[in-house]
Amino acid sequence: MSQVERTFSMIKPDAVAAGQAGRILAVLEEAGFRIAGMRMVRMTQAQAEGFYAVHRERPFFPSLIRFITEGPVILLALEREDAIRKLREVMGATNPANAAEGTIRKQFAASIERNCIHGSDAPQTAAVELAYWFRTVDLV
Ligand code: 3AN
Repeated sequence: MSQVERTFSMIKPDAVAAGQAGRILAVLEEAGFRIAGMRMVRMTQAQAEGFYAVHRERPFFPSLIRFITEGPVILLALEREDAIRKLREVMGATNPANAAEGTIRKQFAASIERNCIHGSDAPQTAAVELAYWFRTVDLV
């Protein structure tokens, strides 16, 4: 039996602007995730560059920062058994063209950059990303 764990997720500006946030949250809840924290922010340039620091040297970095700061995002702390792996499964592949039927990205994402949702990819990343956006005392 897997352990209950927390992961970080974010509904990206494309999906928020398109009015898809509620439907994405519904998919997550139906997949068994409990919302332990939720906050809406419009990222500053500095916040975005800090959050995506691992991608700093990638050719798509400037474009990624422009995209993620173009409008508000919804930050999520999500909880369930095996949350990190399960969220990645429900999200689908980074490139929606490769995402499996029924996944969030298959349903809502337009491209590899404008791909509607983020999810931490490993326990260490989840811990860092949750701490970047949430104070532990604010998670319920
Ligand atoms: P994932 O979001 O599936 O974990 P990462 O961590 O490899 O994917 O990439 C982080 C974000 O950077 C993606 N969500 C996407 O918005 C953007 N990205 C990744 N690869 C590319 C690419 N080849 N071209 C443009 N944007 C990309």
